[in-house]
Amino acid sequence: MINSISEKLRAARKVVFVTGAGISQESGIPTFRGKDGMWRNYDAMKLATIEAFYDDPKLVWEWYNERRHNIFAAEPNLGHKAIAELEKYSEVVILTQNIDGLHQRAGSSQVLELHGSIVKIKCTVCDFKDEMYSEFSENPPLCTCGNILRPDVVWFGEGLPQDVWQKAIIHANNCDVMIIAGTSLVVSPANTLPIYAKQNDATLIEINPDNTIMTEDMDLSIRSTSAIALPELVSIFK
Ligand code: BV8
Ligand code: ZN
Repeated sequence: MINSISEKLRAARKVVFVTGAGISQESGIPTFRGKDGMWRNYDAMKLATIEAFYDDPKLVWEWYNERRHNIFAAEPNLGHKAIAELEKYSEVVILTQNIDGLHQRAGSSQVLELHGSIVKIKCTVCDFKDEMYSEFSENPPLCTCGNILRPDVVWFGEGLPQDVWQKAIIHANNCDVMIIAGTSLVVSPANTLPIYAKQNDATLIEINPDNTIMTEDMDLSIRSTSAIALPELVSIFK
């Protein structure tokens, strides 16, 4: 580790994480791209859209049902746990693109879910919202207003929840260190968060087995998996 970066980590009073599907990969949850990105020959990127849902609500519910089943059976990995442990040494805020809730289950207390949550459902028409921890019924359940319910997640082409997004930008603008773990930084607007942090002189650290489109902008890019690199990184704060 470059000494100057170790010093910046130790001196950090606020660390913000931007995480993506890669941080849950070692918990056995497939990522969106690469070989994992397909489900029954459907492209996850095409299924996570309102068009796919209205085209075939039952298929999209089945996809989310299968993901719920996997997610409820999964455990937070050493990467999630290392981030949770860091709260002993610094203020930690997690801006996650994931809907799996594993950061919270690992014990992290400040988690903003930019793209919603697998346990949340909402009505396609009225403002009914709820949380469901059991397996979904096979067919899309109906709201009391008679319209079908949908997963309360942000699909491609949909705006992020404004309150969540505004808070995410504030955190990105006010951190000493931003650690970007397990994300290809392909999806916007989440991929703009490191830019806000850099503009405010934060130290940027990336953890990813592969290069990303922002690797060149990082102060340090660690070519490793998050369950290996994050515990090592957190040990520097101790
Ligand atoms: C918006 C929730 C505007 C659902 C998700 C052209 C056409 C159409 C749209 C667009 C376009 N260009 C840009 C857009 C906008 C679009 C977008 O960015 N598209 C991309 C594909 C180009 N964005 C949107 O539509 C967003 N909304 O812009 O709205 C607007 C504004 C106002 C009003 C109306 C509209 C909404 C985006 C949110 C989509 N929903 N998820 C669900 O999960 O079912 S995004 C989905 O992708 C997941 O959340 C996932 O987390 C996320 C991002 O992907 P990553 O997390 O990065 O995962 P990925 O698989 O890509 O990468 C994994 C990485 O991990 C890799 O780098 C890999 O190397 C690494 N890795 C693997 N193993 C490990 C590892 N790293 C560490 N350790 C390991 N073990
Ligand atoms: Zn309704």
